[in-house]
Amino acid sequence: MSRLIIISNRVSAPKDSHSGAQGGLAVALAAALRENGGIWFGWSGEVTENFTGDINFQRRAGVTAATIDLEQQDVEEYYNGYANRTLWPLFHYRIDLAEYERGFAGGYVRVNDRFADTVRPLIEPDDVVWIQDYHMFPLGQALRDRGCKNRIGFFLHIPWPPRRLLGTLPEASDLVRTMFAYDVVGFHTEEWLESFRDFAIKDLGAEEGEGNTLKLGDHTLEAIAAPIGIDCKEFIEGANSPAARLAFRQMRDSAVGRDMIVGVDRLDYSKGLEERFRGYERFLERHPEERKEIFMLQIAPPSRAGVESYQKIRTTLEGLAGHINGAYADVDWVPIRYVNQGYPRDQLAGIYRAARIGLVTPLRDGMNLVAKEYVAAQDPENPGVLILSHFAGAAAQLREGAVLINPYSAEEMSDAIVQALRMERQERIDRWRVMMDNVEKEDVIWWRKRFTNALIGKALETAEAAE
Ligand code: ADQ
Repeated sequence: MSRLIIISNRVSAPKDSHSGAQGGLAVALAAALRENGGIWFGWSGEVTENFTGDINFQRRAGVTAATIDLEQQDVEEYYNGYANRTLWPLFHYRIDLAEYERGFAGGYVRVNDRFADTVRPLIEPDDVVWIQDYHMFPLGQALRDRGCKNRIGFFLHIPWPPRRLLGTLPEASDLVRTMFAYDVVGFHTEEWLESFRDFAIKDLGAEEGEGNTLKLGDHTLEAIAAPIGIDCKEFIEGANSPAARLAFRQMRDSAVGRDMIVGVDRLDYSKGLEERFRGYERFLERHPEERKEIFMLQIAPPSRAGVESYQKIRTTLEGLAGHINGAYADVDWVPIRYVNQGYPRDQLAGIYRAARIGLVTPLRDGMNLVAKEYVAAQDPENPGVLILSHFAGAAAQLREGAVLINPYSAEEMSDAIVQALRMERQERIDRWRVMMDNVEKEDVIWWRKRFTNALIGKALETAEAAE
């Protein structure tokens, strides 16, 4: 295959191939770059007084990272603004939180033009370009405007909103029109793909072509559903590492015989943490006999502290955790342990394994990798139960094995906790097995190949047969 140029807002090229702290996505993309050669381009995360377009090249673990600095105004309008205060809430169906400001929209286009100007000279005629996520919808078009004729693909890591919701965005039609600059556009689920198709056809007049193609004017794109997975093999290795075993023992010891319910999420309103706490509270209220038999560990490192809605959710959750603990705790038991920090992945794996229940209850989530990590970390002989929201992308793949709930319903959450606590070992094993089969088969390498094979116009089977 030709060289790969990956472009994403932040570049997370690994420090070394087995660092415990990096996510599966970084590992998968870095592996693709190592196989094919190429560059990972994006924002450095640094702010400079005046934009220069100077590129900082770094070679790490066989991957070339190329980054640029942005101006403060860029960060405010493009990153904190349009990406995180407009698109993120809207694409997670929260138009009540979405802010539609022309300044944000202008900054977003300006920064995408800056990315295009800087990365364009790095792209050679045979390269394949793969752009990641909602920070960069218009980048493909910006590259086409600069004469780039390469194959360009785009993958969206978050949900795609239903047509009527997307229609509230003043720039909706322009945004979707620019996506026709791509050869391939990927979503996690058929549901998001359908919503995209619906808007393109009904609002822009696009026509359906053969296969998964859509045609608008002279442009044809292929739209595919490609659910992302975790690096399952690596995660299982991590789950069996000394750090994971130690974390497992420490959790078990500190649980003193009680069952643990675990939640691990970035602190974000899309993750349904408030509703989760309320569902757990309902369980405590309805089932006094179970109270001291269990506790919940919620790990939630803060994110996007520069955005007001994220400061609010932090305050709300602190209040709620305090309220529940105040109402139910005893001298020898607290119902919620609420922790605001990140942990190395190996340690997380040990924590997942020690948990009898994994609670993954987003109100809306593109995929949710924590659900898959929880499954992969379990003891096959005595696995825990995954309680999963209908509204996580992962529900499309894990629905047979998980206990599915509507996260808005405190009663469903409470009933699901009871069901999970009372579930016999054999049922837990059976449910886990079907989920694990999927997590193993459709892992992050499968995802990456599915997308890149569509992008370079080759069937997945061909690539697999060649291995
Ligand atoms: P995220 O919103 O970040 O990703 P998710 O898919 O759940 O959500 O991934 C979170 C990752 O962060 C997991 O790998 C998890 O282990 C890690 N993590 C969370 N809390 C942690 C902690 N305290 N310490 C260490 N690690 C922690 C976006 C979209 C998702 C989509 C992914 C991938 O919002 O819907 O699944 O991209 O496409």
